[in-house]
Amino acid sequence: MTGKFITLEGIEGVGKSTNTDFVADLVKAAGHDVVVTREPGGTPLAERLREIALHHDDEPVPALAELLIMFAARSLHLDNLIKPAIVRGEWVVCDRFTDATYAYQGGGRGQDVERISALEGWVQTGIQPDLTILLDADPEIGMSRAAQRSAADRFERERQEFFQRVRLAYLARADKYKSRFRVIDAAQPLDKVQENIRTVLNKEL
Ligand code: Z5A
Repeated sequence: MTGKFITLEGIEGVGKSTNTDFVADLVKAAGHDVVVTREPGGTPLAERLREIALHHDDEPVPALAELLIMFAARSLHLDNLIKPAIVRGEWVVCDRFTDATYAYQGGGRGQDVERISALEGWVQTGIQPDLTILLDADPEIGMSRAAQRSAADRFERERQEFFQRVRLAYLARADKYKSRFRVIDAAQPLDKVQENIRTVLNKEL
């Protein structure tokens, strides 16, 4: 028996965390066991790497180091949580995965896509999400929603142009991998966004 792997993606503040829980509830209601997780993070050690990636201001984190931290965390996450859950037949619902690396480290920071792709092949050994929900909205909307919460992390202090590049990289991924991506307009009110997500999931379930 094998489970499924669903990821939610998008720039900050578009509603990934809110809708990760919503997706998990829909999957549970359909009778599946669900593991809800996030990246970077998801296991105790990977969460420690998340802290380094998001909150360390005492030493510069060069773009290559940042890229490697993302994949080191992902390797722990895959081996210690995601793969075992899928093998047990559970559905994994994950707030961000490798598309975020292409969008942030590739589109945002300008890291070479070939390099990201090599790391992806090495770390994931063929594992890909079955479904990726891309919540898409203008960075201005996401930033204004996110600003109402806790203090900004290293990424959230980036300028709007950075998030424009990230958004475009996400949309390019969605265009390239049409069979697994579903793009939802996250500028809509939450009830409309969730209506769209329900429609997408009903087809999967
Ligand atoms: N990162 C990376 O660089 N490379 C990688 O490979 C990976 C990650 C995996 C992780 O932060 C950072 O790591 C991320 C990229 C980087 N940095 N950034 N930016 P994160 O996972 O914590 O991501 P985040 O984008 O900072 O999460 P967020 O700010 O919590 O946003 P969100 O989860 O998309 O939004 P939310 O918390 O669900 O909603 C935000 C608020 O808006 C909240 O009050 C909601 O109630 C409200 N909301 C949500 N939807 C709506 C709608 N439709 N209308 C109105 N209000 C809404």
